[in-house]
Amino acid sequence: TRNGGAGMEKAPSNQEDLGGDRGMTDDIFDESYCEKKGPKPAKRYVWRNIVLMSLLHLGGLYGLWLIPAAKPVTLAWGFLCFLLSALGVTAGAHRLWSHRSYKAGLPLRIFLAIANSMAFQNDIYEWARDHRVHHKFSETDADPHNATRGFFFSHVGWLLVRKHPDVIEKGRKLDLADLKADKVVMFQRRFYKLSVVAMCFLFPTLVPWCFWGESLRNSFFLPAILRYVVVLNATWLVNSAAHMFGNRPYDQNINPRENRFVTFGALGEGFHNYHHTFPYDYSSSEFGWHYNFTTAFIDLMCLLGLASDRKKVSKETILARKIRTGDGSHKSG
Ligand code: ST9
Ligand code: ZN
Ligand code: ZN
Repeated sequence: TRNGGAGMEKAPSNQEDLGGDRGMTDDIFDESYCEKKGPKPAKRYVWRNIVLMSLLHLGGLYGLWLIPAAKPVTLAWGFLCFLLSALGVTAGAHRLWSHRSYKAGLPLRIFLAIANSMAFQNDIYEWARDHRVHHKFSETDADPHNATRGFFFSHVGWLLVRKHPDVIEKGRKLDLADLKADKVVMFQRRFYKLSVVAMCFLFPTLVPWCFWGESLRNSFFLPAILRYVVVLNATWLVNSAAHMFGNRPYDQNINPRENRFVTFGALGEGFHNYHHTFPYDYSSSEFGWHYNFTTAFIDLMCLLGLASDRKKVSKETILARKIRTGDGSHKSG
């Protein structure tokens, strides 16, 4: 089967247990879904998005061009903004809210929601809903960024056309009660536009301009625009490159792969064969802090008492799974 017979694993404690423990299981691949037969619905372009995305990327290129003219401290600030907004996606929208792979107290959730608005990748609720449907119906019509439709579609193309109706139909059946019950998530959703203007554009621009006299042009095009474009593309590479290039040590029957290059840019989110095999693992990898800034961040938060209940798959379960469904690449290191 496509999922490498995940059913066999249910008895010895793996998916069901951890899933139930998280209060949701809607990120586990659903083998029973079949794509509808017949011709696919025609692509409907969303020209507003096409124009805005193109302008944004032109702005990013202009930002690249401005780098030599910027103060070093502005570049350092841009990097810090990159880390913050990336954590809002990796530790926040992804590992906490989409997969419930650990628990976070109110202060950390507020921090992650603010950082998430800085990343401007749709609000947490919408992001987590689309992401659960991506795991549950991976590489089918009901997957928002179905990688079988090619590199460009899974990278950014999916944000430039109307969704396949199955994405919406299947998405409406997901259990999102945990998200609806989270006041931080609902608050961010309610004030999303305002929070994006403030956190993704104003805050990164105003700090260099006010505090060390950077030009307004450099302040806007580097820490705001270029940084935003880099975070977007680093994220999208998980959907495109990490669904196409790399080894499959855990499950060779699925598309997602281990991609070191993506892992590096995405703060530890490129161990994607592992992640689709064990989506509830808070580390999204079996190698701890190795190439995984997000895991180090979550561990630090636990140390400080701001987070708890990290879900981790045991070494034995991982090894058994590698032997049963992996491509054998783990043997060569
Ligand atoms: C962005 C998101 O970039 C990136 C996400 C990447 C995910 C990556 C995952 C990889 C793993 C994690 C790695 C992290 C690494 C991070 C590294 C960092 C360094 N279920 O949406 P509409 C409903 S965003 C249920 O308009 P259209 C919806 O509620 C970038 N329902 O669909 C609505 O219902 P109602 C910035 C759903 O018209 C109705 O359907 N943002 C679902 O087809 C219509 O919804 C943009 O560019 C669902 N799944 O339009 C904007 N989906 O009317 C992007 C929808 O009742 N979005 N519904 O409220 C859009 O403009 C539009 O969504 C669209 C589709 C044009 C794409
Ligand atoms: Zn994926
Ligand atoms: Zn995921």
